[in-house]
Amino acid sequence: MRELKLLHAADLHLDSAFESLSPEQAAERRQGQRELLFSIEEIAEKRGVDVVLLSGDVFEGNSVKSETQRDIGSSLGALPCPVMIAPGNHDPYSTHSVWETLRLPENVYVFKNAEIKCVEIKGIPARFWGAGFQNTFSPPLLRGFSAPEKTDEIPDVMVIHGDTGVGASDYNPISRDDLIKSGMDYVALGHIHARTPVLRAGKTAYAYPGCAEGRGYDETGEKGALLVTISDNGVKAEFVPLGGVRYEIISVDIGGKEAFAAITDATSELSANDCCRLILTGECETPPDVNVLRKSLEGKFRELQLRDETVLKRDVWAQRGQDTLTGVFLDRLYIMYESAKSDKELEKISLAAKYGLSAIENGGELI
Ligand SMILES: [Mn+2]
Repeated sequence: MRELKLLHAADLHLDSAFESLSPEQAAERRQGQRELLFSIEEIAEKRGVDVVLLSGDVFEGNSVKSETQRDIGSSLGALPCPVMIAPGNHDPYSTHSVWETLRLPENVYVFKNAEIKCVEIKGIPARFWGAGFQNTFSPPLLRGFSAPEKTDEIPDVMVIHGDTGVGASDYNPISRDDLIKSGMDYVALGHIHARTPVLRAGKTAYAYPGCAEGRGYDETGEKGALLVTISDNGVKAEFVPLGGVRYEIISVDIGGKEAFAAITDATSELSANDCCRLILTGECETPPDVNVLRKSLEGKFRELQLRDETVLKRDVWAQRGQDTLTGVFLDRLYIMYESAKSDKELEKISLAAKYGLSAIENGGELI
């Protein structure tokens, strides 16, 4: 078998509304989404892929900006290889959909039908299969399908948008059995926005590259595409970042530390193009000055959300010597504290004092 190289991306959601942003900011994010197309082009060219596969939700909906139309032409259209697209739930195929109204470059092929179709490309020893959503919801498209006249020499690859999750789904549910029976060597999936490694169902390998760029804190982490190779050694995938905006939720324990330094340390992987939700935790002598921190972090991220979840450090021994239950409890513990032989023991006794105080004062609830 000749090695087959594929670049597999999905869920670009081009021309998203970005409703929570100002019109200017939203337009800037849409511009960033278009740049993902050029990243795909660059990687495909640099890595010499045979085919680019886009597994649906390429567009957020049917309203596509003229700039996007133009950039599809100058990115995907400039590729020396074919691009195969399977419409998803956000960009389903119909006669009045983007797939008919846009002028697509000649090397872009769209799987317009609900029935699984086979496409062969001159010079590429592989069979490409695919189907597209016809509506926002889709019945199972893969059920009962099995590639005819399968050989070991020619890999079978499918591009499709669908849901391999357990339970009922209105988005082209794909069962393990469907994948096993399909006879595919690789199924390039879209729909689930979190990336998976290469998974297996029988002899079929399949994967989700995840969305091409995060659009909120529910889509955290570095996003990108999968560079998939199919050879006699099987199916392998390498993650390739596409360089879009990244979202991260990061907890930083600033207890007993200089807050700015602790934050800088914990966010060293993020750039000024990224969005960061910082959750400050830990025990502090005085509450952190969130406004000052925010000011000193200005410009470090595209967006910063700062949440203060620190707790005030208290002197647990303050009520020692009092003629109360608390006083007596602390007096007894303090004798042990003073004769402790290691830091570990000291820490243990302090913790016991803290829990004990909470039990006495709040009925056991730690605050
Ligand atoms: Mn999607």
